[in-house]
Amino acid sequence: MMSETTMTILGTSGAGKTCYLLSMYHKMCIGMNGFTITTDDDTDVDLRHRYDQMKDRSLGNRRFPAGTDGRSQYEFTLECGYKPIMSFSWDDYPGGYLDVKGTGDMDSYKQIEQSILNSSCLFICIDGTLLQGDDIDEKISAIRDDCSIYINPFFSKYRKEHGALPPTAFVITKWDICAPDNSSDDLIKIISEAFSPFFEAGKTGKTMAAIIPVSIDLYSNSTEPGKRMRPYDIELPIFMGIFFALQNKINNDKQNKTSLQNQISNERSTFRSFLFGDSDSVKQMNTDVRAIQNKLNINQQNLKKIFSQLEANVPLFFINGKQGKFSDIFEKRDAND
Ligand SMILES: Nc1nc2c(ncn2[C@@H]2O[C@H](COP(=O)(O)OP(=O)(O)OP(=O)(O)O)[C@@H](O)[C@H]2O)c(=O)[nH]1
Ligand SMILES: [Mg+2]
Repeated sequence: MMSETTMTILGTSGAGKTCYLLSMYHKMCIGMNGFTITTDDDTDVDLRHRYDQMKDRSLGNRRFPAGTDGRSQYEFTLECGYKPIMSFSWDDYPGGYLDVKGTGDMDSYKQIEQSILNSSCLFICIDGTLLQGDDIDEKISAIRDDCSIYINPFFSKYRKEHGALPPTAFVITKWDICAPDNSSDDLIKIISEAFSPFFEAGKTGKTMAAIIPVSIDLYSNSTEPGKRMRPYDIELPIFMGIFFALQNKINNDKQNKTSLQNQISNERSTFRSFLFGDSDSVKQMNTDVRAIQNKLNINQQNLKKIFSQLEANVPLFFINGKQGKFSDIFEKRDAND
């Protein structure tokens, strides 16, 4: 089955992409404010099994997944109140694929590029290990050397070929080990300097970026075997991705509705229609308009719920390089309805 949208996560080897996927799936299976995700049975068994291993503290460092050695694609459906909202696909691949000059693997690189092209939102995974300590300049250099250097050229090229960049979440992983060393202002300074193209006033269209610190386990130091893992904000990047995807879907549906309505009024303005009433095709189009309107109503409600999560929990959000709020784009949208 083709998913309705794609989420692409970019990050170098060891940044935490696979752990994020396992933790996010676990958390969203249990559910978060009425939102859950589902997948096919085989994937479910596989992801659960790998999560169970990861939570088994008695295994020491062996509990973590081995470095990813090839690309795998996962298909998920986000549901609210157990009703599907939207399907999305998720790629997990070795971070080394981003370093095309190092690996020389052009095919894998092209696949990632294609995946970005299909994405309504990007996640850039930043290794929290690089944010330890209190020397800000050192952190900026570390992130530039280990992360931006692979990601920024990729995006300059991307932007040249495809125009604007999709909305992007800078996902800071391993927040459990670097939270005390970084205030919100530090994070803004570090990320905006290391990834300046995302924070410049949009010369090439609108840029939207968020900084979202996450952790798979706030008790990562614990060796107590039965201690449950405690994830932190692991669901927020997914909510952001769905928010933008759902917005696109709603906009498409609105366009479809308007064009059907135009067709209906064109047909109705004919003499034939005046004499004999609505044709079968007009009746069908009217039914279709009602179906689209029902879908729109449901999706608007879902969008509103996701919006509230983001508005309350993602304060580090930037529109064309300036700090803003999700309500700056959401309420404007509503006003245009
Ligand atoms: N403390 C802490 N460590 C984490 C967290 N997430 C991941 N790690 C550590 O980071 C290591 C690498 O994580 P992975 O998810 O395998 O990294 P990856 O990005 O998938 O790496 P590749 O598959 O090589 O591209 C894990 O083995 C864990 O030790 C976290 O939230 N907190
Ligand atoms: Mg991996």
